[in-house]
Amino acid sequence: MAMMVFLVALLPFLLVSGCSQDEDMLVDCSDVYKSGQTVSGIYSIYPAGDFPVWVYCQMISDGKDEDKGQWTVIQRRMDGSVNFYRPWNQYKRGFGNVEGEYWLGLENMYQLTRKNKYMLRVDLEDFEGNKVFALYSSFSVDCETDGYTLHVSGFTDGGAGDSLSGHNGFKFSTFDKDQDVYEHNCAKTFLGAFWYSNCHNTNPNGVYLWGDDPTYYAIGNVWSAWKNYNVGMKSISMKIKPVF
Ligand SMILES: [Ca+2]
Repeated sequence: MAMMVFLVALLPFLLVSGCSQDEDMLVDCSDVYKSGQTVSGIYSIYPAGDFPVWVYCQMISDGKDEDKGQWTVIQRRMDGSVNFYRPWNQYKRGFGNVEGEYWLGLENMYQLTRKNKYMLRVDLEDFEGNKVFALYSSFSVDCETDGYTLHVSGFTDGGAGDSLSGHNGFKFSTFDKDQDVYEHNCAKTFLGAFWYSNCHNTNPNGVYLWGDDPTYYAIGNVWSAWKNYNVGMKSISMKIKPVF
């Protein structure tokens, strides 16, 4: 009986799984915006065209640049409420709370960026209330068999400086999957998970430090081009949208 219930529950998904993508499918927040939802908040999108994924859509520009909002937030830290020291499977799938801190998941990032060209914006705020950003005209993530390699280029400075271009071309690493080029394990050494090289210029998924702490070097959610390796951000968020 339990098996029957399971099969019946699964049937609708089995029936639609072979279909081609609907023209009206909401792949990301720019599609949600075009559908008439112009208020920032939580929406479901379809990165791979089949299953819905909850995400925070930042629809409105802060006025600092020419953009019109429509950002799909792929990573966000804001209050230290979510533990980001997590294994590969969770970074692959995504975790956290879309109302607050979360990681959208590497597979979703790959699915979003494999077909269309995306730009990336990183917004930073320190504990004094200063806000800056970094803009990248191109952002994509390879598939899992290629290590979810990061491709990021076309930096424009919004006051943050560039701490991400140095990670271009590197695979993603977690404490239980070392794909960095460091002789040890960057994720274990710096208590995060990222496209580490040898090891990092920024550690957005590191420990939430609550600001400046000289005791700890480079383990925090730091962005070294703006502050040094001892200063954790009050908030850091990474968001993408298609290049039109
Ligand atoms: Ca290593």
